[in-house]
Amino acid sequence: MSSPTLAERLLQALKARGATEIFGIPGDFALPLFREIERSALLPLYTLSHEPGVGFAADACARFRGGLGVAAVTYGAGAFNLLNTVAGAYAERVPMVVLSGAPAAHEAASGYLLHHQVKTLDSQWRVFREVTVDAARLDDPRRAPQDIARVLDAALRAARPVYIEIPRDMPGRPCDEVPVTPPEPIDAQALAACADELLQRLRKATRPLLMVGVEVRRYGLEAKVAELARRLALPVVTSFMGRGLLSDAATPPLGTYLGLAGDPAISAQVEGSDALLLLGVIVSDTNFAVSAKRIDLRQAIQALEGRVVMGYHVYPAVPIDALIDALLDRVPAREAGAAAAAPALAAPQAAALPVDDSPVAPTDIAAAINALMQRHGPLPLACDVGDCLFTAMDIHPAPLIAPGYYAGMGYAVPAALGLQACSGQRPIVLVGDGAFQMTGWELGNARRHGWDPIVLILNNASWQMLRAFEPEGGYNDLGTWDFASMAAGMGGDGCVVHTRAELHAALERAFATRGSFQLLDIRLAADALSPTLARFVTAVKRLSVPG
Ligand code: TPW
Repeated sequence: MSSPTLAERLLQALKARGATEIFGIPGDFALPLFREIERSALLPLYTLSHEPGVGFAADACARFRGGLGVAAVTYGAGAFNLLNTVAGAYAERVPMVVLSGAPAAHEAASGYLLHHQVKTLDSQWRVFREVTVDAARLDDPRRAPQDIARVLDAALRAARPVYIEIPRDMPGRPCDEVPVTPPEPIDAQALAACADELLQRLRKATRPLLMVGVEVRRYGLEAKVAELARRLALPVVTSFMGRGLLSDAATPPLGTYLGLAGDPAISAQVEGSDALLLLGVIVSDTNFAVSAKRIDLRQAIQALEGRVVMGYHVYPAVPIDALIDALLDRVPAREAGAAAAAPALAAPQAAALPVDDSPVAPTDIAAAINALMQRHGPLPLACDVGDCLFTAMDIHPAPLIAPGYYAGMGYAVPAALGLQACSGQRPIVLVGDGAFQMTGWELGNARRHGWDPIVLILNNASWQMLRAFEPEGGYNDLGTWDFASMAAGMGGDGCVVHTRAELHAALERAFATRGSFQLLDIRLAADALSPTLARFVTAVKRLSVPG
C-alpha cells in the first residue's frame, strides 16, 4: 500500500474538522490537487460554473451545518474570482478554507513570467492574507502537517476564513498525519469573575434582554443559549445577521432588532432594556445606527470575538462557548413547567395570503411562504441582498442564511446549492432579479448534482432597493428578463407569476415537484416595497446614515 499523500492528509484534517464536501473549479495549477481529491474519495467534490458560486456555496455549508466550508480553485484567475466571497466570509465570521493551486518552486525559478501571474508570484498570497486569519503554503511535506493543523484550527477558533496554497508538485507527495491541537487553556478565575458579574448585572436589571447574533451559530451554541434564556426567563430577540437563530427553540425569539426599520415593539424593548446582553452580535450600522434611541453600549453586555465587555470592565480572553457553559453551571435548571415567565411568541406579522387576482407585493410572498410552511413544515431559506432580505423579516421563524452585514449580492442561489449539498434539506431561495443576474446561472448545475431548490425571483425589473433611496436614478432600470423561460434550458421548471392566486398555486406545485429546481419568476407590482424596507429607507434618510 502506498503511503498517504499530502492531499489525503489535508482532506482527512478537513473532514476531522467538520468539512463534508468541497466546491471547486480546476485549472492546470490545481489539477494535481483535484486528481487527488477525486482519487482519494475522502470528500465529495462539486464543481460549479464560476468561482463566486464556489465561494458562496462553501460559505453556506460552514454557516448552515457548522464546521469548515471548503473552496478549491486554481492560481490567479480562479483565486481572484473567489476573493469577494472570502472577504464576505471574513466580515460575517465564516470559517471557509480556500485551497488554491500554485506554481511549483522550480517553475517560479524559471525566469519566465508564469500564466495567471499578476505582479509577483506572491501577489495572490499577499492579497489573501488581508481577508483571512491565517495562511500556509504547503511547499514542504515535512512541515505541512503542523501548518495544516494551525491554519484549520485558526479558522474554527476565529470563525473566519483561511488560505492554503498548494504548489502543483506537492499534492501527491508522501506526508505524515495532521496532528490534533489540544484546546487552548482558559483562565478559570477570569471566566468565573466574568460569569458572576454578568449574572449580577442581569439580576439587578428590571428590563434585561438577550440579543443573539452570528457567533451563537458559528460556535454551535443555539441549544445551550436557548436553554440559558429559558432558565433565566430572558426575552430573546435576534440581530439582523442573526435572523433565523433559535428558530426551532421551544420558545423562538420575539423578533429581529432593526431599529426604526423593524417592529416598533421589538425596538422599544431593545432600546429600553437596562441590561442588554449581546451574545455574538456584530454591531453594525444596518440595525444599530437606525435606532430611535441610540443604544448606549456602555450599559450593554457584549460577548464577541473572544472577549466580554460590560460597562467599563473588559474580560479580554473569555470565549463565548466557555462563557455560556459557565453561565449554565451557575443557573440551575428549572423544574419542568416552571419557565412560565418565558415570553410568548410575537404574533405573526404577515397576514394570511388573500388568494385573488391582485398583483403580488413582497408581503404576499412572505405570506405565501408562511402558508406553505404551515402546511408542510419549515424549509430553510437562502436569501440575497435587496428587498428579498427585508421581506424575509415577515416570514415566521425558519433557518435562514443571508449576507446581512457585508451585503454581497449573488449569494442566495449558490448558497442554496451549498445548503442542500451539506444538509440534504431542500431550500427556498429568495432573490431579486438584479442579484439573480449575477449568479443565477449556477442553477444549471443543480440537476447534475441532484439538488432541487425552490427559487423565488422578486422580479421588479430594477435595482429596487437603490431606487428606493434614489427614485430619480435611471441607471436602476434593468428591463424585464424572462427568467422563467431560461429554467428549462438549465434543467429546471420555470413559471411566471403575476397574481396572488398564481403565486399560491405555483408555490404549492413547486413544493410537490421533486428532482429538478423550480423557478417562480414573480413579476412584482410596480414600486412595491416590503414594509421593512420602506421603514428602513425612511429611517436612513431621516438619520442620514450612509445607505
Ligand atoms: C456585489 C449594491 C445593494 S442592493 C442593490 C445593489 C445593486 C440592488 C439589488 O437589486 P435586486 O433586488 O437584486 O433586483 P431589489 O429588491 O433591490 O430590486 N454589488 C454587489 N453587492 C451590492 N450590495 C451592491 C452591488 C446593491
